[in-house]
Amino acid sequence: MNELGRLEDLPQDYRDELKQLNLVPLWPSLRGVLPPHIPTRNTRATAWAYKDIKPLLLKAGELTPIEKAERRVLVLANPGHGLEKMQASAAMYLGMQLLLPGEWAPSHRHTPNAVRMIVEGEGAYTTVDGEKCPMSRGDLILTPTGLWHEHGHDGTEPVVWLDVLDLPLVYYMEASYHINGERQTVQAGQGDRVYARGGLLPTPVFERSRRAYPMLRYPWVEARAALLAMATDKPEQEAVQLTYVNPETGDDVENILGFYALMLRPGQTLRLPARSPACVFHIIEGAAEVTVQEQQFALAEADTCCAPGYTAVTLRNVRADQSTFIFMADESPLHRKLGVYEVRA
Ligand code: 1HN
Repeated sequence: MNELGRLEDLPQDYRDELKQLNLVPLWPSLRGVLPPHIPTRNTRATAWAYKDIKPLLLKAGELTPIEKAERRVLVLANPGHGLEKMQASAAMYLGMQLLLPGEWAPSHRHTPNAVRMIVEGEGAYTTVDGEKCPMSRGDLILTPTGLWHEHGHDGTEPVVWLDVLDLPLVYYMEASYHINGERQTVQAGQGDRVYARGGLLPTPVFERSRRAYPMLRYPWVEARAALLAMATDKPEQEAVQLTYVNPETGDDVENILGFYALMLRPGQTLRLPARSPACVFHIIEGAAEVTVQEQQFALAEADTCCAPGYTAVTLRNVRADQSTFIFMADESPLHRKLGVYEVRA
């Protein structure tokens, strides 16, 4: 490849004059912003063990009252981006949030989209756009852009969930802000009942709800049952994977990040091809060995890891006699919309 001129090759007075006028020569930086064949990725394969996070989260519960935190979260930050950036990848933010019995996280709405994957505990709920969504382990609850949301807890044990947001991207776009609100009035009705079965939509289907996000809560009992049914029905199919979709349109549930539930059969090894989006894996049930290039992570229940884009990932169910269930998040909807989505053989 042709060697391009360096900044140092230019006379100092010329460089000074450019700088003075807010001008920059492209050629010394061209290979940096446009590297050959594969992008430069700051995202590093990183794993976070729940056994490490939980005691520190409970300690945060003692150290910082909810009124002083609004959201009591420990962020799963990728060291490749710098911890202070609070990024798991270019577009993904991950955080573990604790809500203690009786606590209240007040209503707000914001431009970044969020989802919550419930990790542990019963009795908490989140109210999104007037719908009260009970939280149980493995449930996926959406709080899409602009919708009011607040969290409460009527139970007796700490509740922990994993927040996944597209905050890094929305912040980078200089489009991230929030508005605080009043406590919401809960409306009757529940999307996960209205859209309770695949292939059946409320009639008349032509007059769709006109809500951009008709279903806000995706119960784990349903996703788990769907994975098991699919594994039985399609024994020859390698990847037992479901995408969380909008039940009225079939599109990804949110605009920027994609969310999936995956089942590894007993002892199964699943090779995922290198794809352009970065990816997050979180164990809902079971245990898996995740290999990302030369790195290998042994993930137990409630553990989380991330992999950079353009990188093949191998998932192995370490249990020989039971299935392992994994929640995945990635940047596919974003990459597809922007036309940069790629799968590499
Ligand atoms: C947020 O609103 C929540 O509502 C959680 O629980 C994590 C991280 C960054 C920005 C907003 C929540 C968040 C967040």
